[in-house]
Amino acid sequence: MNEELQNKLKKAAAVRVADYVKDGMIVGLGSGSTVRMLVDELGRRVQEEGLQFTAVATSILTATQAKKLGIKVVDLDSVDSIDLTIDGADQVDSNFNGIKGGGGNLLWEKIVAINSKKIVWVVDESKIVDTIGAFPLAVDVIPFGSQHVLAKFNQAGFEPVIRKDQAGHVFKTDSNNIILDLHLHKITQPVELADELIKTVGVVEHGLFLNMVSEVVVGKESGPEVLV
Ligand code: ABF
Repeated sequence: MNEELQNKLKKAAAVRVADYVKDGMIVGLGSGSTVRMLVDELGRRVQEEGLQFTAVATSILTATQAKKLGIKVVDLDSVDSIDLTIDGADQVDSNFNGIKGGGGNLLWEKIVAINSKKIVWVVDESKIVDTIGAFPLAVDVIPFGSQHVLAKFNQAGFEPVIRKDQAGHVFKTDSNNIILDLHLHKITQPVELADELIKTVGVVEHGLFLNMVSEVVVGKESGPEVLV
């Protein structure tokens, strides 16, 4: 799928999922380019239609964008729970198991997600797959001793690569951690893998989001479709 078409599908899905946000809600706003389009649409509704809601952001970038558009953004610790979180994903299978973390924000995304009553993902149709794993699986790791985590993952055959930014420097997350991208190709036992990763000392979180979402809004050429 070419980038222009993909962006068109993302935009249509983002505008559709923006309808889920109603007055008075506390809404978790994810990260990534699709969510950026969602936040633009929500900002438009705040400014033009007087929509009033409170946002909790999963990244500094999303918080900055939302605030600029006049959306009220608060800290996660200042709310008891989140009514709805809308986020993007890198790959999703038919059981709604997903890979997230391509943008590097998986830790905050997962913390916001587990404190949400409902989670909806918004993706274009190229992200829907039979088996997740072709997209590298991001693992958020504490910098201290991270070479040893890297060595363990190498031994396990996970083909880890330390993520770099565009300037070639080691990528740092909003929590100042690093990301190891695992090249697993196919993840046939996601639950077991998630368990192994989270038990590795030095790992803070991983990008496997298993069975957490209730709906996926998919941008398709025929128009956005809601999978439930
Ligand atoms: C976040 O942004 C992620 O967890 C995922 O990695 C990414 C999806 O980005 P995009 O919408 O740009 O494809 O939601």
